[in-house]
Amino acid sequence: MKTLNVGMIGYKFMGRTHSNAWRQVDKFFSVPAKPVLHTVCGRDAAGVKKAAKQLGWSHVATRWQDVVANPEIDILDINTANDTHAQIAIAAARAGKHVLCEKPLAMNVREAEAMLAAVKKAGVVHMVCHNYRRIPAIVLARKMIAAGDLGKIYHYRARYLQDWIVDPEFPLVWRLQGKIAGSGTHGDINAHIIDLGRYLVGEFAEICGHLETFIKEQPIAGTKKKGRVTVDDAALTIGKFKNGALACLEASRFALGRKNHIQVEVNGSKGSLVFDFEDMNRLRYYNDADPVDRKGYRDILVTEGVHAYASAWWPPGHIIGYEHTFVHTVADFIQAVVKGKSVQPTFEDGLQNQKVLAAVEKSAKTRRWVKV
Ligand code: SOE
Repeated sequence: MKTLNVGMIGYKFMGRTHSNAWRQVDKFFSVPAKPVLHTVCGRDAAGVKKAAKQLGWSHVATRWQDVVANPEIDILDINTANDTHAQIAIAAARAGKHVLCEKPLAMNVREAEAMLAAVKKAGVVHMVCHNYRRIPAIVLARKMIAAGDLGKIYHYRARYLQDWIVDPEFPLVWRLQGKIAGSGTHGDINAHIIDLGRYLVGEFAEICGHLETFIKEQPIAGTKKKGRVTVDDAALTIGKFKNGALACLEASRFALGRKNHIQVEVNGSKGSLVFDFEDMNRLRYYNDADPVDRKGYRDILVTEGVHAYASAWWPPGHIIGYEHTFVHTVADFIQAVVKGKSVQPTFEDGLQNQKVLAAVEKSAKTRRWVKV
């Protein structure tokens, strides 16, 4: 069987989810090539060595440039802080590597455009890791919406809530620093529900947004000092899609009790769909054509062999979780690399997402509606 050597930059939380996916994928999916966990890279030599051992990588590197320059590497998987995505992805594309990049694709629209231009010029396969697209229930929702089961779409309502920085003593990590993260909650988790909106309903036409920073200073780790939080803690967006549907998005890292709470609801002229990540194997469907005495939301357990990705795993009803979304992502990526095809969400999608993020930022600053 053909093999593909993977180089991965960044080995912390996202790097662990990706490592697990690269390791599992050919055991469950009949992919046309077997990924080899060739090199993992991180700046901390001891940390990356330990991670390589735990996660199953054969080689370690402390400079991403060395991984990009290694002719043995076929795929570059980027899991670093946002301010390095562009330089790594562009260098990787120039070196002929296929690129999988964590979201948000870039720090801003300009960087995302440069990244897209580089991968297109090099003719490599490019993909942004919006893993929630690859939940079978979300794939089913898209299929039903595209088939017209919901009729004309009126509303896309989504919230993505976490609570991990509510504590005023939480350290000023990179995700709270604008220079490294670009934005806060906005690019980190609002980007996911923007992506789901584009995937399920279509392109955004115009936006009105508000960004809020509740705690302006957080402690600098290892010191007694505090540093300024230069990103948003919460992002509220209303918007209109090109097809006339309305969007209402709420993203916050200040919602106590909400750990990784993602809810999506779509209402159309013929019915509605509801998805809740904490019950991610299920899609709730309201069909207005049901007899009046039976009307109500029905639960679809999205684990049948006919559902996306499901036949690769367990028998119906034996549920899957968060980590599987990354396995699905890399399974589709490998197919695309071997067939030389494109795979969504591409860097084009990443750029479009970045334009929506930028429109929200502009709207929040100018207190006006902004066209995307
Ligand atoms: C942190 O907020 C984070 O890890 C995000 O960066 C991921 O994209 C999300 O899936 C979980 O939360």
